[in-house]
Amino acid sequence: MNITELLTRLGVNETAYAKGDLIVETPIDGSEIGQIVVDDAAAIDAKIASAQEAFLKWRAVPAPRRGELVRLLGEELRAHKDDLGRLVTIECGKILSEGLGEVQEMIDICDFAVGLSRQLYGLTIASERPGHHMRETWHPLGVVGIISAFNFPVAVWSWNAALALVCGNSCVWKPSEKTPLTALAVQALYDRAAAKFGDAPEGLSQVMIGKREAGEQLVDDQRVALISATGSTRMGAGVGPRAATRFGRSLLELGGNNAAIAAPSADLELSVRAICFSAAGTAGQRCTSLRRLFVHEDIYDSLVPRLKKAYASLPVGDPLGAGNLVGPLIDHAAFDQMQYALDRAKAQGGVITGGERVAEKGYYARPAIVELAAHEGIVCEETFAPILYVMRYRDLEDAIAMQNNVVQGLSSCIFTRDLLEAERFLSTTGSDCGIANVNIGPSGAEIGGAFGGEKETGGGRESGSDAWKAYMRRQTQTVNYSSDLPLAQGVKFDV
Ligand code: UN1
Repeated sequence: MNITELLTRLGVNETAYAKGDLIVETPIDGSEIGQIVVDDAAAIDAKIASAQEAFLKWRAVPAPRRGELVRLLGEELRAHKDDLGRLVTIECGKILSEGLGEVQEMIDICDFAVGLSRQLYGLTIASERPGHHMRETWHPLGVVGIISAFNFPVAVWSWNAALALVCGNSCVWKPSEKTPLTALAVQALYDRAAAKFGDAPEGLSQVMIGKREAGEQLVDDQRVALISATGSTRMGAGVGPRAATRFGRSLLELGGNNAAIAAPSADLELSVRAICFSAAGTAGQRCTSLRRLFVHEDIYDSLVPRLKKAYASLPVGDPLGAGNLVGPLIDHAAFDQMQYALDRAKAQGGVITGGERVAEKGYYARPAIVELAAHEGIVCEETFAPILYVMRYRDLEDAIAMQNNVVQGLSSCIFTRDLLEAERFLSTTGSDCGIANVNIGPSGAEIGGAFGGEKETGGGRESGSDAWKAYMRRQTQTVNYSSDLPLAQGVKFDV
């Protein structure tokens, strides 16, 4: 893995990562891969100021023309998918197929946003007054601050930026301090797209490198109209109220404690495959990762042994290595958290299979299955690691109640071939999550749907459907095309 060659092909100048203060290590073996130049407070201030200037120009560019910039960005991503996907793998440790999938997700959202650039539709509304027209229009919002996490180091930026740009906004991106190289690479690709576009305002989309204080500066800045933050609930609990004190908007996509219900009629083979991908894939480091599994007592003894067998054969190792399905955890702290959770589960009477470290270098862990009698304690907390808590249930009502009985509300699913059960799960009194699936695991959502969840997950929606509305301001317009002045609600005010 020659990082310099890779970064040079992606267009990143060596000065950005040769002698800076932020040290980046690959989770693959813990070796150093960059010393990134960090932005100080003055540099961040200047970036926000130029983003604000850029916004004032960009908002006046017709939306379909704005879409052209995003189309060109999609082209750059297509051309550099292999290199960027590989860099994602090197920097955050997900297996190459998932690294490439992440770049595909970026390409997909660019395509979506290009189409959207001709569909920023508003409504016409019937006025109660004669000779009046009412309508609703959507206008650009301003500077959008994007805070992203290490586990989807580039896709999350693109969900936000592709929409924000076609909606007429500018963007300032604060990537995770664990994954700044992929952010620099994406910025270089954006710069190429902007050069091809020709007249995109300077500073329209920028990246800022820094730690927590850098993020706080972005959140506190009055010029940033919307903060879109993806990451832990702890981070979101800081960002949301902070932005609110200055009446800034926030869009939060935070933690999940996602569950699956395996019902008596479940297709066992399909369920095992889906559970393995969702719980062990990405080393359990997706916000949509499966963490809790409720198995009906009638199939417990056929499903759980199969699952354990599949787990035992999961290839754990170098994420660039062909055939490996589980890469490393991001760092030492993540491994410690995993061990802490397993200790607590054990103290609760959990029976653990797996969970041990499997390599000398890097924090590779065998995905763990923990069988428990009760839904309580550590099971109700999100641990960002490949731990699957497995519990029995008898009544679907109980399983749904347990599933919903956590503070997070991101994703959920049921494995069943019983239509009534499936519909019950999807009904108003079923899953309380932002995402609910049937016969698929809770992770791996497509970009076409709105992505996000309820309760401590933060309530925000990113990506598809009408998530674009969060990046615009709505205006209700009333036009009087008569020579009379009838007042609403029949009010008389004759002067
Ligand atoms: C995240 O983990 O922050 O649905 C996002 C999925 C991906 C996105 C995950 N499309 O698993």
